[in-house]
Amino acid sequence: MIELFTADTPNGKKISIMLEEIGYDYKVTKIDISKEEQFKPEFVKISPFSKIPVITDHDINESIFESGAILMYLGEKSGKFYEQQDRLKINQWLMAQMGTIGPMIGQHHQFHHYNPGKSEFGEERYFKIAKRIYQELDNRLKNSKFLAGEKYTIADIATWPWIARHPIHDIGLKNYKNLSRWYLEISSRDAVIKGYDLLKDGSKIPSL
Ligand SMILES: N[C@@H](CCC(=O)N[C@@H](CS)C(=O)NCC(=O)O)C(=O)O
Repeated sequence: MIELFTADTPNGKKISIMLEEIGYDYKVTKIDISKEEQFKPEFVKISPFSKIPVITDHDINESIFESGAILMYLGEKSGKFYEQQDRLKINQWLMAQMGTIGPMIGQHHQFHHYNPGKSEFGEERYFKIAKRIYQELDNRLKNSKFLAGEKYTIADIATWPWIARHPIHDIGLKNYKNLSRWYLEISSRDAVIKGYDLLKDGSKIPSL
């Protein structure tokens, strides 16, 4: 059994979606980051940077932190969405999500949505970067069905929850035809619908 320590954020949703996709038995343990539960010593033991998500695989008594590493682990363990022959491509798009897409769009959330008016520089900088990311993803998806090629992989699972926050981005997802096509296709998957509602509070995927 897998225990998922998480909160209802894009990084958290990556893992609940993956666990639903591979059909594993799992239990969600909520970490309330607004109440600073991530700093509790028992959690820091399994998450050295005090961040969600983390999983404990109770079958092997091992914990894994960092969402990209967790997706790779679950992809290898299940033999799904991370095929050996596609890994060169999958790893690049997964690392682009981990190093650029998530951190940059995360800053856009902070400046544009959660703290408007505090820094004109921050708001402009990350708005521009987030828009570039939409465009770059749209370019990629013009020639490729999914991010790493013709198959749905952990690179898509890592990236989709960030685009699912498009209502707060104010960029206009529907103006990006290929990105919208990809977004809607993934949004209609049963596992994505279930994994999106990871706290089982009725959360629904935003439409275009
Ligand atoms: N690179 C990490 C980022 C995880 C991350 O930023 N988690 C946030 C929530 S989305 C968090 O736990 N924040 C609490 C904190 O930093 O105190 C991953 O992908 O797992």
